[in-house]
Amino acid sequence: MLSRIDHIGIACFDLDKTVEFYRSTYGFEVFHTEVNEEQGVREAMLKINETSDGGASYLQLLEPTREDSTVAKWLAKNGEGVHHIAFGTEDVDADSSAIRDKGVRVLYDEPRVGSMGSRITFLHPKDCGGVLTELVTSAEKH
Ligand code: MC0
Repeated sequence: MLSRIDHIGIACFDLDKTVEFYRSTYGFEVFHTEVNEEQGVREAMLKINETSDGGASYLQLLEPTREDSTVAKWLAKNGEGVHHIAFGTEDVDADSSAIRDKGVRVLYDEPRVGSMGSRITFLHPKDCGGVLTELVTSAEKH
């Protein structure tokens, strides 16, 4: 069951500058940073709030690490802005399978590694009203 907004992914050209904008404008601090080579991103997670299911909601700031990454491609076309939304679930396998059965394209056969050891998959934006949608099971839930 999808039980929370896990994060909103925001694409940017300069991660350090964007982190500073969110710190100085809103007071949000970096909770975690990492590089995900498979996805071609350097990212910063800013924790916004805890949630009723024991998880949390984040802003995820994403800077591409290579020109052929999906985020670099998206930035070249659209400029900086909201790139995707991610819903949290205790069981990404069951939920992605149920959503696939409804005719929505799930981009990965098996969930891959996401932020902070989570398991993630994506739904095609063309099947989701133009919104790239991610499903996430956080590390402590799998
Ligand atoms: C592409 N499209 C989008 C979009 N990206 N629409 C809304 N939001 C986005 N973010 C649209 C394009 O405008 C285009 O529409 C159509 O989808 C095909 O896009 P494309 O640019 O030709 O590129 P493709 O087909 O090669 O790839 C699109 C696809 C890809 C969604 C399959 O971006 C993908 O696999 N994304 C999932 C992985 C990802 O984004 N990783 C980065 C975050 P038109 O109308 O022009 O044809 S990694 C992450 O977030 C991890 C670390 C985590 O959360 O833990």
